[in-house]
Amino acid sequence: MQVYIDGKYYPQEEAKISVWDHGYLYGDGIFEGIRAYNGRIFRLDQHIDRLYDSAKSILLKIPLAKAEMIEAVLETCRKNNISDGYVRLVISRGIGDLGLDPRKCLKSTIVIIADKINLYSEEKYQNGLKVIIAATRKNFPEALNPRIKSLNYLNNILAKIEGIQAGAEEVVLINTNGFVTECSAENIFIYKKGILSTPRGSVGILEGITRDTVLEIAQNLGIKVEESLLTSHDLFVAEEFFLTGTAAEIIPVVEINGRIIGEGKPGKLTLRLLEEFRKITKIEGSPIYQKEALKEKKHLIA
Ligand code: PXG
Repeated sequence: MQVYIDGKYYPQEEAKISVWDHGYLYGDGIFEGIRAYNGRIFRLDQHIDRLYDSAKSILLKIPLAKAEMIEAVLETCRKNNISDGYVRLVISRGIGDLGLDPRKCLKSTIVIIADKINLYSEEKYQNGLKVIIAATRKNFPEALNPRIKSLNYLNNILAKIEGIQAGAEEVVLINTNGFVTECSAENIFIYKKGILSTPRGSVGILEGITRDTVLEIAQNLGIKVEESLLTSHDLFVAEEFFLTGTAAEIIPVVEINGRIIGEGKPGKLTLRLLEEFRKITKIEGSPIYQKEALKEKKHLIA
């Protein structure tokens, strides 16, 4: 595997970052998780826009223009012969000293890893997940805003550990006002009485790109969608319940805190949305290899 670090490619064993990097010392940085399907990168522009918004919010200067970053992602996929895979793009504040002053970090560190991905097992897509509500509350927006995809995932990890200890595959985080936000790495959807609902942005969530896609698909199918204020009760009494994320795609939930959702198996709409999602991911997206193909063509013509 060839890993991109600051414009150069390194074999996996040599892809290393300094222990003085503030991404390591303080979690001072941001990231994106992006997916490639069928030789195309799904919603690459949206991921890059979110990355630059995260950077702007934390006053992190990215030394590449968006177009250059897009090209670096595509080139990393090409170098690794990726047609279907997962891209992890990480930008940290860079190398500094042992104090947290970001001014000591003169240049951010950019890493791009293109690899295969570990999804939930096929069994989970067929039978659904069991989740619990975590005691750990969601970070509130006036502290570290959940809209920033930052390298600080400890709050999510603490919630995830609660899930692991309880034998649940995922955890739902509630905010300090009692409203449902999201899971440790996925957004939440429920379906009840003909309405598909998802927590609205203002409760403090990462506004997922898969979430956006699902809202679009549902609207195109003529399903009523709402971005709402949901409580745990709404989840308990949902007819259908599923999670969305780049890694998870659309994954059904069949049990929450001992309450069985619907008939205890993935709902009809959930499966329909997953089917549509898989269709779209196959054909949409930025082509990884087109540039090579074009070059070759030109070469042949010349
Ligand atoms: N909420 C949070 C907190 C996330 O971290 C999502 C929602 C879904 O967003 P997208 O844009 O992916 O639809 C995420 C996704 C992984 C992984 O490899 C995924 C995420 C973070 C860390 C790991 O499964 N983010």
